[in-house]
Amino acid sequence: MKPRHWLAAVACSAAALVPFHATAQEITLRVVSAFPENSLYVKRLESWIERFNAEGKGTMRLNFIGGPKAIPTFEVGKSVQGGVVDIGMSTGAFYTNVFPESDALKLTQMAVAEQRRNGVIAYVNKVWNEKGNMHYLGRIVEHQPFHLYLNKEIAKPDLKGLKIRITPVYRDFFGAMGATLMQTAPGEVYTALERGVVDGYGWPVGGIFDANWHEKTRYRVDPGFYDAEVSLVINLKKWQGLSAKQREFLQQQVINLEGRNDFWKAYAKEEIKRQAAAGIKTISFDAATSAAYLKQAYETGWAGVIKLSPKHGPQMQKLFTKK
Ligand code: 173
Repeated sequence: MKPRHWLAAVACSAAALVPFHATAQEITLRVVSAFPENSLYVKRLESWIERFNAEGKGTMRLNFIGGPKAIPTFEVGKSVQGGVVDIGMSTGAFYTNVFPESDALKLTQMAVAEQRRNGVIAYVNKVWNEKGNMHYLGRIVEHQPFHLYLNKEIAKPDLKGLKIRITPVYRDFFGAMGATLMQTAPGEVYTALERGVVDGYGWPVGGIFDANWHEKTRYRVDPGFYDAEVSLVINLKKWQGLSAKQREFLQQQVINLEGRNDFWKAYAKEEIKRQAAAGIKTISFDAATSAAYLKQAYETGWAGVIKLSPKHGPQMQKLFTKK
């Protein structure tokens, strides 16, 4: 063999070996959370990652970088979209700056297990792929209705004159009830309450003890509305670059975590008790007013989504609404 040919042959076989080598190797993906590190969401994420890494030896490893101190809450979506990080734990409301449809996940009216069977997740993934450059891995928080928490008493669903902390989740609904809206990340809620900058805030049924908000909260308004969604999303290119085995492993691990979402049902009950024990009073309305409150929540919520996405909004509403 002439030297030139020999070199070419080596180069060829080396190139051919690269993919084998790459797939045989363990890959490390970087994970960030849009929620603060003291939240239960992050604690559950971290224990899931621990098990993931034990079972994933030789296949895949997750490296938890941190919460909003690493990447600010409202930047996590953009970081996943651009591939600055690989996986984000976030909620749609925090990455409407990537694509506005993300916030619609709060409006799903069936469990995620059913969403996998009835085409919701398939549709979501199509939109998340196309508009977010993300693969939607799964929903790790559900069965957690949102509530309005207040420090001033109200007799009816009228928020005129009240300053309420929001995210996009609550914007249309609380706005329709006349509230003055102030958007903050979760990490700024305590200070806003402490300084009296807001008279209340939106948050799911569970979690207000994680950063001591209960100390600054007098009332929870019932009923709850929508369903809090926290999900894992991965940069699409990263996802597509994984081996079939790695993709399957990662997806299955997330589905296993989804399979433990009944935890959130029990947690909701515990948190309601814990709030009562902490002296937080319940504000509730008569049956007709409660029904109208919920109706307004969904009507304003969907109107907001459809306005921002005339293309996907109506189809999402059809798919996400309980028949
Ligand atoms: O209130 C919020 O910050 C918010 O939008 C949210 C969404 C999902 C879970 C918890 C909070």
